[in-house]
Amino acid sequence: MSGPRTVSTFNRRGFLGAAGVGAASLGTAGLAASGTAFAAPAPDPVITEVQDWNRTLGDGVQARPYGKPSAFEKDVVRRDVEWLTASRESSVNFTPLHALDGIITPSGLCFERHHGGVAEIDPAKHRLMINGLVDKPMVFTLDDLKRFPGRVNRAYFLECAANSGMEWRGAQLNGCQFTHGMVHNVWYSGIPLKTLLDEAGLRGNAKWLLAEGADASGMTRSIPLDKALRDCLVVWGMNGEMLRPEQGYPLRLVVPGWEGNMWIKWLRRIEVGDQPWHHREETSKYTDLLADGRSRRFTFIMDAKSVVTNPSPQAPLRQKGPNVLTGLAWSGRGAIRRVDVSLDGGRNWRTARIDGPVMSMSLTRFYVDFDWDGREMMIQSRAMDETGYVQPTKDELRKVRGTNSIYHNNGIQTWLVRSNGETENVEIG
Ligand SMILES: Nc1nc2c(c(=O)[nH]1)N[C@H]1C(S)=C(S)[C@@H](COP(=O)(O)O)O[C@H]1N2
Ligand SMILES: [Mo]
Repeated sequence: MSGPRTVSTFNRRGFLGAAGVGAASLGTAGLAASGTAFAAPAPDPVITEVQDWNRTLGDGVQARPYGKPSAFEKDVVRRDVEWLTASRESSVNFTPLHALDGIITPSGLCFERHHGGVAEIDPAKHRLMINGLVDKPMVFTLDDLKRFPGRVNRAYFLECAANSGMEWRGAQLNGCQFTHGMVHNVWYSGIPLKTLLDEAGLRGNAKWLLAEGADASGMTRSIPLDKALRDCLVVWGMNGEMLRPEQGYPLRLVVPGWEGNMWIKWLRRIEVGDQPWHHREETSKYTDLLADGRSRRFTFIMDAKSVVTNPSPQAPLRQKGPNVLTGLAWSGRGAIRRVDVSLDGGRNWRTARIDGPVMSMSLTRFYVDFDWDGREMMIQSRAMDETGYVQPTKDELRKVRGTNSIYHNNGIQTWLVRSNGETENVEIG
C-alpha cells in the first residue's frame, strides 16, 4: 500500500461541517441493524477451472531449507521513512502491524532500531563481562550462560520510547505501521540477570547497572538495580531460535515494560555502580523536554497504549456488512485489563473482546465484530491496565507534557474511515 504521507489535522467542528453530518447522528456511526449476510458467490472461474498448481508437481522438500513466507506476501515487510533519519545505520524501520494477527511478532518483521548498524558477531568470539561493585568480576562465553540453571521463556513487548513520536503536533504518518510500528512482541529464552549478579556477588553499595553493547555505537544505559533483580533477563533465544542479528545476536538484555532503548543488544558488559552514569541516551536523548524548558528525567516505564490495526490506512475496509475490527494493547505496568473501542470519535464506547493469552507486559489482542453500513466512522481504542491506568487522549497528554516531546506519546489514535472504506490518520480536537 501507499507509503507515509502528511494529512491535515482535523478540527472536530470543521470536520463534521465539511462532512455534512450532524453530531447527534454519529451516536451509532457505522452500526447497521444486524442480519446482513455474506453475499452468495457469483459463478466463479476459480472454482470451475483447473489451476496450474493442480496440474504440476510442486517443489520437493529442501527447496527451502529455511522456510519463507509465500511470494504473495511480499508486501508484508518492515518499512522505513526515508526523511526521518540521515543514514540507515542510525535509523529505524517499522513493524507491519496492519498485516499481522495474534500477539507474537514474526522474527523477520520485528522493527529494527540501531545507532551504529547491525553488528555481525561470531558467537564464539562474544563475551559478557560483569565488573564494578562485585566480589568477583566475571567473563562468560555463550556456552557458559547456557549451562546456568533456571532458564526461562517469557513473551514481552519492546516499544521504542519514540514510537508515535512524530504525532505529537498532529496527525503525520498515514499507517499504523508508521505511527505505532516501533513495537514488537516475541518469546525470549535466557536466564534472569539476577542469576549472573548473584554469581558475581553484589557489593553492599551496589545500586545501578550500566549495560553496554558490542556494536559500533557502543550503546550504554543505566538501569536501577531493583529492576535488574526483579525481572530483567539476559537472552539468546527469540521465538524458539537464536536471536536475529538485527535484534542483538547473540545476546541481548530484556527490560520488561521499560523503554526499548534500555534493552541493550549485542550485550557485552554489565558494570555495577552506586549511581546512574548519565550517558548520552539518558540525557540528551530519551528525556522529555517540557513546555517550561525543564526535562523529565528517567522516564523508563512505557505507559498503557493501544491501536486499532484493522481497519487502518494501509488496511482499509473493503466490504459493507460483517467486518472484524482488531488491534493491540499493551502496558509497561502489567497486564491489560480492558480495551474500549469507539466508532464515533470517542462519544460512545464499547468493550472489545480480548482473545489469546493476556500476559503481563506483553501485547494483547482485541476484537470488535461489527456490521458496517457504509457510514463514515472515527475509530479509536482506549486501553486500561491492571493498575487502573487509562490511556489518555493526545490533548490530555499535551496539557501536561507540551509539544516539545518526541518520546512517550501513548495518546489515543483516531482513524477516519470514509464511506468508500478508505482510512486516514486524523485528529479530533
Ligand atoms: N547495542 C545497542 N542496543 C540497542 C540499540 C542500539 O543501537 N545498540 N538501540 C536501542 C533502541 S533505541 C531500541 S528502541 C531497541 C530496538 O530493538 P529492536 O531493534 O529489537 O527493535 O534496541 C535498543 N538497544
Ligand atoms: Mo528506541
